[in-house]
Amino acid sequence: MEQLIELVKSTKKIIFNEELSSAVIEKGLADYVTKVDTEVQSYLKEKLYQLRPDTLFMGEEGEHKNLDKNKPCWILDPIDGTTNLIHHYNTSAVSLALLENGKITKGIVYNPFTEQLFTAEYKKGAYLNGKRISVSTRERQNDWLISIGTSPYEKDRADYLFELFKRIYKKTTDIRRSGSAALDLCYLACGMTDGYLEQNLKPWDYAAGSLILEEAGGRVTTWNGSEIDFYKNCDILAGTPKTYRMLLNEISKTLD
Ligand code: LIP
Repeated sequence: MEQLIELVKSTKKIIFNEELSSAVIEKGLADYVTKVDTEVQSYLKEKLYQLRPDTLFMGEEGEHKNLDKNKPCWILDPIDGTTNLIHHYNTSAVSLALLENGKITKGIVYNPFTEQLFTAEYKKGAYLNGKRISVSTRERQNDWLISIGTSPYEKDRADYLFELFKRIYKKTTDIRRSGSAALDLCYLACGMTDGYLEQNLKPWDYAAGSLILEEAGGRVTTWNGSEIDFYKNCDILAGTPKTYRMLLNEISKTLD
């Protein structure tokens, strides 16, 4: 695990390269990729292969098709929060997970702008910069801070989503929108926030963060309460045991 952590942290020099981060291509509506994304992915893919040649690779930038589900697989988002990177918003992370036998066994989420390093190994706890973390224990609903994801690539979801977010907003302290699903799951894992929900996320957005959250005592499923499938897009619902139930209930009202 230490070797993996050092490898992920070594991407900082690529991420801080202004020339690479300003080379932007628009993949689709509000969906961008920079040379940082592609450079980080090819750098880590090569190093991970040297480390474990037998392990498959799933990455955001064009490497995620026809994977043998019987083999271990790395799941990488080279830059989660690409729009934030382009806007110098300093809320972006490298998110790396190891999927083995249908379970995430290792997760690393690293924000080089804040030097926040979230890590977890299956059944060994979750950590922020080496210090054990756990989800919040806030009991009162109007003390809760809920992170939302606005699915910016699909503006046609806006009316439905903002109606749901408005209901959650009225019941709680406030909502937050970071622009990085991986960091949203980690902020929930360390008790900064109390819940998170977003539709149609990619496996690399949530793979590492889902393990870090579960190892911190949180719960994460799809919006209808099903297990996450790490080979396809999912609507992600995450919370403490208490907030998870409230959020699932609010979502179920919209599905009636
Ligand atoms: C982003 C997610 C974010 C979501 C964006 C995008 P990317 O990942 O972290 O939560 O709202 O649509 O998917 O594309 O920056 O790696």
